[in-house]
Amino acid sequence: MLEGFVNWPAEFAATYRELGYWRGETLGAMLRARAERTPERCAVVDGDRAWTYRELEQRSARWAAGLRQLGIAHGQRVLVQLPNTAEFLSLCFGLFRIGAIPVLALPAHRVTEIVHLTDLSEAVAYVVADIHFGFDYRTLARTVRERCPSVRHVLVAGDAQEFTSLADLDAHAPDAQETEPDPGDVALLLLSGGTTGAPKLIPRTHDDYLCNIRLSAEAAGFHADTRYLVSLPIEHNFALGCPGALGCLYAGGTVVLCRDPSPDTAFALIERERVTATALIPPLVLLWLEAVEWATENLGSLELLQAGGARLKAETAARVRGTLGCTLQQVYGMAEGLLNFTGRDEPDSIVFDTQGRPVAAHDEVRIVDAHDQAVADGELGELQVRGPYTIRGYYRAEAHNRQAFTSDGFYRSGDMVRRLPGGHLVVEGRSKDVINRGGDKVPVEEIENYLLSHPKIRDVALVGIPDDAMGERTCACVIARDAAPTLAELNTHLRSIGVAAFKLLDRSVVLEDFPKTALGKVNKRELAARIAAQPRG
Ligand code: OOB
Repeated sequence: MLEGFVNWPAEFAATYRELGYWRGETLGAMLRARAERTPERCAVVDGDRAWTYRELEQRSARWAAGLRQLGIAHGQRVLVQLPNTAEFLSLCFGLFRIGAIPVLALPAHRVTEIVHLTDLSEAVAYVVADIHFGFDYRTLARTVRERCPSVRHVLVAGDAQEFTSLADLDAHAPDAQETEPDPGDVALLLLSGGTTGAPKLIPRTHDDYLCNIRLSAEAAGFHADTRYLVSLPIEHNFALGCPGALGCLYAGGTVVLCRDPSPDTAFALIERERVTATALIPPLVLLWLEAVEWATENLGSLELLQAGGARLKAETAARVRGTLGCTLQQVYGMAEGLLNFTGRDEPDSIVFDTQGRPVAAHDEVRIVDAHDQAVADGELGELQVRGPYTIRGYYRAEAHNRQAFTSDGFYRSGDMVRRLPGGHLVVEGRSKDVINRGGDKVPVEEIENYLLSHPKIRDVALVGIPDDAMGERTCACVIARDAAPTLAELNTHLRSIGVAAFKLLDRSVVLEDFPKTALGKVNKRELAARIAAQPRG
């Protein structure tokens, strides 16, 4: 058992097995079974490359052997930061086979996040692309190697320079005496979008993540003819397993990889590869709806568009069928587990105005007030959940877990929701300090701490300002020491610390003082309302 992993209590585990949520299968075995059933079908398309199920399976077997040759063993962590490429899949399945654990970072992450995740997980290897969107990840890798003593190997997709080439893994003959991990073992560590403070890691087991994938694939109606376009970063739970790339493989379909979700790139792939389904965050839904007006590509193959990560406006939702010609499915999910989907056949009033309902009959959702007491149906409260694919604790975060989970094992999501009589949920806001910038989660405390280290800042409060396209944008409210810092200066400061670009500030204002609550804390709600009412300038 991985140290720092909080397992489900034995009686819950037994129930989930008995009810068929956990089926005792590993992710590696899942792929093997598909490859045996339909070896010649196309599993993955990446640019001009297409791999059949047999090829993906065999490649991941060779890579597993190559990883083992490097000394990477069962239970060890490997930090993976790759763009949407076929290598991501052969690498992850290679790791799954030997029971090593991918830690999934986003391509947008920079030195601060990567060093933190590497140290937290004590990753023995770091896997990057050479250059992606103009950024040279080998430079980042040099810093990580210098600062993180646990990292023994850097593997690079493309021009490896002084590092090991990922392609070298392919030279190995599959291991005859491969030992399967246990289905109850941690299969992967996902990044949390929703916690306060430093980013947390979310341990997902083979049993629980396959349950996540299977229930999502059923809810999305995936089948062997599904052609799923990975538009969002594949490391994100939504694009990976809800149902995402893994759900598409689970269903025996074809995964089409897209380097970036711009309409230019994505529409061409939809036409060329006859894509049937994809998933987007709300700002991208808006962008696609606009771009379709002048697009020349034929998007007629697209049947399903999933939208999630942040609240989709009902007006936007209502435009999807008429403009893109496909069914909309709202997905309200979290890397910690719980997934809610609107049904493909549900009436417009549900699909436009709700964020769906839980995919498992045994997702125990309760909506509570500030004293953890259940509110009446229809009332607003915080969503708490426990269930067959919702974690019982973050990885190596004992102190934080005491606050983030109730004593009876429910995860405190921090989301403020209402439950309608039919069980559908409407997400109304958040009780914790995270700004949801169109699906990208900005941890407020973390950014405030970086800003406080700027010499011109005496005090700072980061608030989310409502925004039509993004849902919210960030604004730093600053009390200056003397000369007021400009927005550009603050962002230069954040960049020099090395944070992901989506955490940079959209706006800053300089104030004399902050409004306070009765308890003397900064009244962020009041602050945000004041700033939203001010014209920019
Ligand atoms: C997804 O996962 P995370 O872990 O990046 O973020 C989870 C948080 C939720 O707690 C909620 O605050 C927000 O993102 N959220 C939504 C939403 N979907 C997620 N808020 C309103 N409406 C929605 N539809 O974001 C994620 C994971 C799996 C599938 C889809 C999204």
